[in-house]
Amino acid sequence: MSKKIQTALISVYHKDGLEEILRELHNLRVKFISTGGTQEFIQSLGYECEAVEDVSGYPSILGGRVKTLHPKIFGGILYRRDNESDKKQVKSYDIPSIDLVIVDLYPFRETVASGGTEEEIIEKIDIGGISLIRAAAKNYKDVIIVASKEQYAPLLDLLKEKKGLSDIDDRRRFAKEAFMVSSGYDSAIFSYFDGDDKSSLRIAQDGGKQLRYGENPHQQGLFYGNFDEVFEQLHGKEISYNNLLDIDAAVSLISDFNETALAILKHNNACGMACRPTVKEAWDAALAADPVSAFGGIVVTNRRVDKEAAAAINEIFFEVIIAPEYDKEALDILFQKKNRIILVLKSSEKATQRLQYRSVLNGTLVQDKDVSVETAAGLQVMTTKIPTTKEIEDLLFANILVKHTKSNAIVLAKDKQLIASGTGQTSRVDALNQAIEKAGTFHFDLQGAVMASDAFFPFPDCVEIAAKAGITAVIQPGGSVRDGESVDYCNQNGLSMVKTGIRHFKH
Ligand code: 93A
Repeated sequence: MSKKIQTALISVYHKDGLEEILRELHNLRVKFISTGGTQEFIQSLGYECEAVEDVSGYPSILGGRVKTLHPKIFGGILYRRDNESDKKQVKSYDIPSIDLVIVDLYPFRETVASGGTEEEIIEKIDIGGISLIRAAAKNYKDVIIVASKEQYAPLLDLLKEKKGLSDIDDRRRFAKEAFMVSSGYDSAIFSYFDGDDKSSLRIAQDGGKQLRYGENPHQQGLFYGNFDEVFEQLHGKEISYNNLLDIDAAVSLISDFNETALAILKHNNACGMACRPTVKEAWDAALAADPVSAFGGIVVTNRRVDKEAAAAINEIFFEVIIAPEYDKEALDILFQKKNRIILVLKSSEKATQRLQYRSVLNGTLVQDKDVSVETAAGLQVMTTKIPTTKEIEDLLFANILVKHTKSNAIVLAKDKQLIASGTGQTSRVDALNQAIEKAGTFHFDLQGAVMASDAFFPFPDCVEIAAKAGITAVIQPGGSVRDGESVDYCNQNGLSMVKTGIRHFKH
């Protein structure tokens, strides 16, 4: 319902910026009620303004600590205009109707920031102002609340456009902003009291699960989410912050494979992965890529773990194993180590969110999850040489892996086995060199292997290095202005190259 502003209660710490609002309100014949300093300011501009003291019949006391905290003020804000009993009470106690409240709170944050004394800071905890904000926002059905200077411009727009009228959506919008102001204000007070105590995590715990610690033992950590909805933990110690990061990376990776696959991850990157007819064979091939990194890693597969696979996996120390199912005999083997975390992945759909969040500076970044999985049909051959069917299978395998590897990333693969990857490098050339060196360390022959890159090649240097190492086929997003140079090099040296059109940065 449209409502007209008739009386405004104004109590602002900083008086600047109010002039235009007062002029508009005055032109709309709105009556002003104000606290001491604000009243003086309004009167100095030549407008009439009633003192809060005159409305309440009570002076400001305790050095200003109690100014507006009075039933005649709060009653005037909070009474329900459509409630007969409220209306009767308001009338019998001679409570004025207040339909616009403008507040600019005591500058608590600024006083802390400027190094005020404890006493000065405590005095800047606004009580009456914050109560006015909460009361007016609660009664948004009848009252407009302007809780900070940021809301002056929207109020002015409203006054000019609607001539003092407002509808319920307008008022609810102002109320929402008001609760943002009040919650931020209280958070600042909490942080000040919290100091170095860092009990903020304890407070945040409602709904969050306290982890033993964060990424490192001197950091606290919490998990917000429903782990049990996704996994059943059959065995092992409590899940840690870093376990959760690895489990997330592992489930994201394995979910992109349909055929029997197994991956070993360390620090969120795959250090071993293969697709094979059985889990045991996939384990053997995955482990071969880097048995050194596999130590203490996490294992994930998309098929039932049988006794044979469990016996092989049991040979190595690892933290977590994730699978959709386990044979009884497999569990008997895997249960041998007390701390080993054994998880049943109940639902990969529930394991991921469509949106991804990351704290950055004083805010949060949000993006859609990268769910793109390229297929043979979507590949575009860039070279005169066309990759063989087997190479295409390896290229798609490597392309999924590179998507799940920290940028800049290069993945080398052959026979649906990860041979080596270069992860999280500041240059693509470094990533490739790292992968080639690693392949050598674990005695792989790169002849006939394929290369996947998470982003395009800015120069032809990567294909040159790859060709010299024996790579015969390359997959990349394409789109570099110098794509032609890489393609020319491939054509001259008998390599095939396909582009996907999809970049897979992962930072
Ligand atoms: O000390 S208070 O918490 N007690 C109150 O009852 C009260 N009512 C409004 N501070 C109170 N205010 C605050 O006074 C307002 O939030 C505003 O910041 C300030 C305006 O005072 P003046 O109009 O006297 O400059």
